Amino acid sequence: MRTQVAIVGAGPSGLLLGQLLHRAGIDNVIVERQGADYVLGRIRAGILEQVTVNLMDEAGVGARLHREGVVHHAIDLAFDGRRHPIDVHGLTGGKVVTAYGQTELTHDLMDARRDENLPTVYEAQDVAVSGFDGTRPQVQYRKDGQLHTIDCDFIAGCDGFHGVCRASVPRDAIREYEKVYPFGWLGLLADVPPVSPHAIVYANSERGFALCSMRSLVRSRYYVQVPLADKVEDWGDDRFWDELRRRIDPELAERVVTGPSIEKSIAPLRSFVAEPLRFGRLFLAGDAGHIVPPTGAKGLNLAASDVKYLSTALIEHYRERSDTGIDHYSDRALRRIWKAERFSWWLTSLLHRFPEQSVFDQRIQEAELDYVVHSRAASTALAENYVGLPL
Ligand code: RFL
Ligand code: PHB
Repeated sequence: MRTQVAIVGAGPSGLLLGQLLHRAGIDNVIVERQGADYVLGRIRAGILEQVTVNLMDEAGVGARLHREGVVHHAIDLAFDGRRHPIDVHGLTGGKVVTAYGQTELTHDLMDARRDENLPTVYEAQDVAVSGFDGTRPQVQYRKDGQLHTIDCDFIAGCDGFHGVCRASVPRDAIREYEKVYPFGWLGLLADVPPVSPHAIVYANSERGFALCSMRSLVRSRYYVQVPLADKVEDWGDDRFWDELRRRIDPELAERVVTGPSIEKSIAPLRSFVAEPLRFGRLFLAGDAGHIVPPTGAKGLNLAASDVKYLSTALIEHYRERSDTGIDHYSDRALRRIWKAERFSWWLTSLLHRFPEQSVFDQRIQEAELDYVVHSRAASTALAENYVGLPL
């Protein structure tokens, strides 16, 4: 098989890239290790920046998102027994975020790809990439016992943190930066009305961090900080709901509607960046190149901005025979990535209890929370990062 761009991974990055390239008349094939249902079953991000919403429109798949997504004008920081609203909309000259699940976004992109008969290979085994340092890149995989080869002009590594693309780059050509946090997030999804339908609540309590989010007006997503050693099996639904209510202010806790969980999982928190993001004719995008802790809601949004830079560069290559965009892809993407890394690290540090935290550290955290909610300059800095920095 031959195509212009072979995309490894059918997560949000790969699917969005495929759609944007297709609309610009560029052939692409997606090769995915898992089945489509497995990809759709992963409950992850829920908050979209305007940049991501705009890209979904550009890809021609924004209709349901506009119909069903819930626009948020504010977030609440909860500490000291009360909530402190941050008027994100007012502080950024009218910018907002939209609550719309990653699973829904993935669904919309998969539907569009299927409707347009674009080639996607699911359940591909032993995916391997080669030749990207020369002029003849190839993606190989095994399916139904047969070995298949895709010849292409470029390979887009959209295969997530554990993918094969980054791992295929010679060790001396790549540098990796990493910070691992000493706790995880236990997430619970339930078909109950969200306790705070108009503002995501980020709570710092002496029992640890908690987050009240949503997928729709009838589906809620909540998280509590847990030690890394905890197992999901340790957390029955009742224990989760009790712990959540103890970490938020009493007035809000009163209003939490509980119900059976549809999904419960623990995610470790990590910051990670690989540099560069281009190796000859191979590009890394999304989680394949970087990871943020979920506190800033940036993971999926960074994947979308990488894809915007990369699709623009590839379109420029084919339409204008110019490689300027390709040559600048890594630097442009990394500038935005590092700022989102900084923001996610900062918000994580501000809101969590760290096992090694001293009394002094604790006081500094309290002072910073007080400063953030009472200084217009500090709230504005939080707000402009939360809605997403310009591309
Ligand atoms: P994905 O979504 O990981 O998709 C990568 C795809 O590549 C496939 N793959 C391969 N395919 C072929 N060959 C191989 N060798 C392959 N290896 C892997 C995988 O099966 C998969 O389908 O990366 P992408 O597209 O870059 O999208 C990034 C986002 O998914 C990610 O940034 C966010 O979900 C991060 N994230 C969260 N972000 C938020 O903003 N808010 C959240 O609440 C939030 N929660 C999370 C998260 C990420 C998690 N991970 C990675 C474990 C919770 C979890 C648990
Ligand atoms: C979510 O809804 O899953 C969510 C929202 C905000 C975050 C992280 C996750 O910062």
